[in-house]
Amino acid sequence: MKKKLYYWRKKFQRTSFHFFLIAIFFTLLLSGCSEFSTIQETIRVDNLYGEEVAGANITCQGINRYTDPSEALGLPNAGAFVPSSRNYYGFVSLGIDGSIVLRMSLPVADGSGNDIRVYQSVSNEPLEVWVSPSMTEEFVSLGIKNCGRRGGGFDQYCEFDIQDSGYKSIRYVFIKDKQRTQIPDIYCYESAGADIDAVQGLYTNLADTSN
Ligand SMILES: [Ca+2]
Ligand SMILES: [Ca+2]
Repeated sequence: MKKKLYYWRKKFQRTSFHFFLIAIFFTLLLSGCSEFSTIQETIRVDNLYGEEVAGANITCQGINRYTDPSEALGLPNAGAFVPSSRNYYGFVSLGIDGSIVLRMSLPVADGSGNDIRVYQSVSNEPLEVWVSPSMTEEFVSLGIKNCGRRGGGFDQYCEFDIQDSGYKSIRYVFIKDKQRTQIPDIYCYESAGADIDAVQGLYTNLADTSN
């Protein structure tokens, strides 16, 4: 009887030990999985900008002095050749009702709060931003904003939230000048329309391989 009790106790101890090992195994497995899911999560980045002009309709040609769409690519770099002069560099003026489409260097993911920052120089011209995962899918508006501040310098910007589009992640940003919403009878001048220096994505998702 005593021997039998000893046998069962030993068996129980062995079984408990096996359960213990199995529990450790699954704990490690689950922590590994959560590590993997962390990698898939949206992360904040500071090096995501427009890298290619996918389309442009720059208006006020002949009067507009800042018509090169590629000035909107890369990091913000706009300035004035002589301080307080009107001889600027580093941005494209869209012209009245003008527009531009940029392909971003990585997918821009919907993170916490705003996800897209548009650097708009000189004044606070209104603009509208649309986004899409590709050039063949629908572009959805994120709204119109007076971008920057009147009389401001070259480091000003406005921000938009991708969440408003319903997309989790986008690759293309379409920006249209909306200066007419501020001044209905606006005419062409040398930096007419919104002055786009750079477009930045604040979040990306490493698991998103869309292009
Ligand atoms: Ca967001
Ligand atoms: Ca620029």
